[in-house]
Amino acid sequence: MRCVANTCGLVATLLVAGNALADASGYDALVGRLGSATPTGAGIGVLQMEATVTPGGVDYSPDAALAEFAGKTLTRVNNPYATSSHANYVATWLYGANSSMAKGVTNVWVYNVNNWIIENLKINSTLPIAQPNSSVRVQNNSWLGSYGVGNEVYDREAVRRMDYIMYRDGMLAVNGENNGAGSVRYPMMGDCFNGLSVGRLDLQHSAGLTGAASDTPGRMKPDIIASGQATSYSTPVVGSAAALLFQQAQLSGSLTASLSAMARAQLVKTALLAGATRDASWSNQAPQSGAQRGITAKPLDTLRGSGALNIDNAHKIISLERNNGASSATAATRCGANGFGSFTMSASQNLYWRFRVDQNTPSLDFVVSWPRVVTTSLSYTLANLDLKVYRGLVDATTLISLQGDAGSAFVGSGNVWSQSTVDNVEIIHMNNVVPGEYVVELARVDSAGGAVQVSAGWQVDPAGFGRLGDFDNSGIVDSADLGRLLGVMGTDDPTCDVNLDGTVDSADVGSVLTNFG
Ligand SMILES: [Ca+2]
Ligand SMILES: [Ca+2]
Ligand SMILES: [Ca+2]
Repeated sequence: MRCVANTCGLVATLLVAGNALADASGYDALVGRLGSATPTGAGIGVLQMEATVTPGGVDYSPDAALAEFAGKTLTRVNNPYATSSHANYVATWLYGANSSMAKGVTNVWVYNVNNWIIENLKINSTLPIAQPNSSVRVQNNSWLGSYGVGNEVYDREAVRRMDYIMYRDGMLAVNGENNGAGSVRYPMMGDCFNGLSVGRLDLQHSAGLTGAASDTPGRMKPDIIASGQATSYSTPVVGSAAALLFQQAQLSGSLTASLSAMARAQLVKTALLAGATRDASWSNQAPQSGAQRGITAKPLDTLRGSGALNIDNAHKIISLERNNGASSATAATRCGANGFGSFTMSASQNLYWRFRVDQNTPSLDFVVSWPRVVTTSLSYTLANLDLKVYRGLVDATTLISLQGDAGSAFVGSGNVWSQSTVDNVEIIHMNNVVPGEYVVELARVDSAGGAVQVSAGWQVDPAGFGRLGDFDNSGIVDSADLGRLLGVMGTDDPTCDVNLDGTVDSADVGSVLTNFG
């Protein structure tokens, strides 16, 4: 048996143009917000796995003499080696001094992937060997591979071993999908549970469900899309964003400093998923009318996964607020626009978060993901968690279901319940949310024993956080707002029910007068 590994890039056609790719990923916004304090991936070790461009050849390495790689230590693990332009382009986006978001990465180990599979991943042999350095946090897989029809057992084993390594070492693998809309998917390494499968902004990539021969068939791929003229180059853009987030997550004093390396790696993944841009074309297929309105068993968009990489959003999620949820809705504290949770959950456990928005809110998104756990005997366990949102009244002592047509009074479109039975990600994406309180319920619904690591991330459009009682969003609470409230006195109009008791009444008038002027 032999794995056939190929590059997933069009070697000759890529044009390198400054920071153009990074800009499409929210990087300008991040630099605009943080300036010279923007993380660069400094201190983060990176692995670059390359298929040789010449079949059976040794041309797998970036050219260390290029200006993009000045000051960097490139360790070519496999000898002999020769350079390839594919490796140059991947490296440029992954850690290049001028073109990458992770320009501060200095320690890189480059492998011929055919050697790595045998000598490091150890297919059909002992457990995978240790990383070359404890700083390693990102592995870039801009290659496609399979052992072929009849040898699916080895494909499954390779993917299990990759997930095992991520969990063991607290690192994240980014894995390229195939190029071309409707093209065949490869199991290696895009079928991973614990890493990120990457497609392209132009949607010219393989997409669909993990195959019948894979572990847990029917999971949606890709996980995320990013800029790049081939998946080989979209993948390192996501890898560079991960390196940047790892540096942020490892900063002493940060909200993430106390997490284990494994929990941090899974949180970095979740932050990239949660922070992704879900524009008007994004959908996770929840019906928009009828009894099933807002309910989906398919958490991702069929082509876009969680959405388009946005490093600014992802950075906000892991740096602004930590909230691990509460055991009841009433005990939950209210969250701000961006934040994360990183915690463990036992079988049948529920956790709750609350969001109070004062204005019509363009989007309110909440994402969870969790790893599969591969044992040293290479068997695995996978938990099943579901996400659901309610509207909360009277300090969340009353929860109103948002599923079905009744939800249209509060949520313009999107989904309010994400309940895949196979994926290890769930996404709530609500558009045009009416003012009031929303309660997110995370339920672990499998009956297996043992606690599982879970991470959550959220982004609420900041337009939702205005001034209580400013119904017309003018920036001030004045007679126009009072007039509007008096016009709906005695009704259940949710937009003027300031104290969230289900009725517009004198108590709400009092709340408005408190904020008057
Ligand atoms: Ca689920
Ligand atoms: Ca007003
Ligand atoms: Ca009221």
